[in-house]
Amino acid sequence: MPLRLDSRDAGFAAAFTALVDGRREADADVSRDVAAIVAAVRERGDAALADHTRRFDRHDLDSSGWRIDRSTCDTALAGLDPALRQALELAATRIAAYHAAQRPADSSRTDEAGVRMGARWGAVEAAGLYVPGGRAAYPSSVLMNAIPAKVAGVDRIVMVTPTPDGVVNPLVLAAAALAGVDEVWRIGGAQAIAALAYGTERIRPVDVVVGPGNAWVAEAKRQLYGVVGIDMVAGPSEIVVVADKDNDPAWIAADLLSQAEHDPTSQSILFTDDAGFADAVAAEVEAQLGRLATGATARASWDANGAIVTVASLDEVPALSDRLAPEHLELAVADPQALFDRVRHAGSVFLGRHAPEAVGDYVAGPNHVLPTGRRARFASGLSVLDFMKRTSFIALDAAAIAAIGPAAVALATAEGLPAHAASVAARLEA
Ligand code: HSO
Ligand code: ZN
Repeated sequence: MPLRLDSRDAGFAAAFTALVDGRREADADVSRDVAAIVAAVRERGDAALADHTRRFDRHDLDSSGWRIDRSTCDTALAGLDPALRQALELAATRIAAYHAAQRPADSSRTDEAGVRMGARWGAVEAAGLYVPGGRAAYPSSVLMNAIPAKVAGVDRIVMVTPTPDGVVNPLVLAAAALAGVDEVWRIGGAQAIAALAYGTERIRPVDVVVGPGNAWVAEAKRQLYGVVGIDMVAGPSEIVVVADKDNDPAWIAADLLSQAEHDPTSQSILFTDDAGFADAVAAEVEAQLGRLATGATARASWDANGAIVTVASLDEVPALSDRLAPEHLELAVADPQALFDRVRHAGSVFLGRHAPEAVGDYVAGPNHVLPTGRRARFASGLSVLDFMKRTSFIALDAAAIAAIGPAAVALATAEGLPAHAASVAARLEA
C-alpha cells in the first residue's frame, strides 16, 4: 500500500517533508570498484575491455565481435515489423523537429566603444551514447539521445551497449540505424564509459558521453566528468500526477503505473482534491496491478515509494510539487495552463486529460531524458545544447582599444601583472 497523506492533517508538514527527503538512490559503495575499472581501461585499453566483458557480460569480444557494423543495424531496421517501423519513424521525425527548433543562434554586436563581440555555437566532434543492456534497453532512448546529437551537427556518434551472454537487441540496432549512429561497440558498464572518455587502441575517444545506466555507469560518468562532458547523472525516475475528480480513475491509475513499472525504485505520486477520487484511483491501481505483466516491479515501486496526497484545494499543489521538483508532472485538471503558470520546478509537464506521460516517452517530440531526484531545481532535460558549446569572440580597432584599453592597463597593474599592462599599453601608444 502506498503512503496516504492529507494536507489538512496535523502531521502533514512533517510527513510531506519526509516524502521529499526520502532517498531512493541506492548508495551502494561502487566508487572504489569504478575507479579501479577506469584505471584498468586507461592503462590497458582493449585488453581491459575484453577482460571486463568476459567477466560481466560473459562473452569473448575477440570471438563474438567488438563492433556491430552499419549493415547489421540496417538489416535490423529492414527486418522490423512494418507497423513498429512506422511508429519508430514517426517518433524520430517528431523528436528531430522539436530539437531542430532548439538550435541556438550565433550573436554579434558592436557597442558604443566600437568593440565588436559575440558568440558562435558549434557542435562537439564526437559524442558517446550509452545504451543499457537487458530490460532497460529502450529503442526510444536511443532516439532521444542520438537525435539531438545529430541535430547539433556532431560528426561522430558512438554507441556502446553491453550484449550480455553475447545477445544483441535488434530493436536497439534498428533505432541506431534510424537515428544515424556511426559506430556501435558491444561493451557496457563503467569500462565502456572509460573507453569512450580515454579511447583505446580500437575505440577513438569522444568529447561528450550521454545516456542512462546503472549505478556503475552513473558513477563512471561522475568520475570522468572533466575528461569528457556528460549530460547528467540520472537517478530513478518519477511522476507526479495532479488530478481532479472529473478524471477517469482508470486513466490516472494507468499513468501512475506507467512510471512504477520502470523500476522498483521509481516513484509515482498522486495529488487530488477529492478523497473519494483518491480511493477510486487506489482501487484501480490494485486492479490493474493484477493484470500487468510488469506487475511485480510496479507493485514494488508503488508499495515502497508511491503516495496519494489529498489536498483541500488544488491551489496548494504548485508549492508542494515544486518541493518534489519532479521529473514528470501531469496536470489532469480543468485549467492545466493556470496551474502550469504557477509551477517552477519540473523536468517536463503534461497538460490536460489527454496528455499522458507515456506519449512524451515516445512520440510527442520533447526529450524524455530528464532531471530526476529533485534535480529539476537546477537542471533541464537533454537538449541539442548538451552537444554544443559556445566560442565567444572580440574584435577591436585602434579607436576601440583607445576607448577601453586604459581601464585594462589599470586593472593589470593593480593585479601585479605588468606584461598584461604592457601588451595593452603598446596598442594605446601606437
Ligand atoms: N519514462 C522514462 C523513459 C522511457 N519510458 C523509455 C519508456 N521508454 C524516463 O523517465
Ligand atoms: Zn517511461
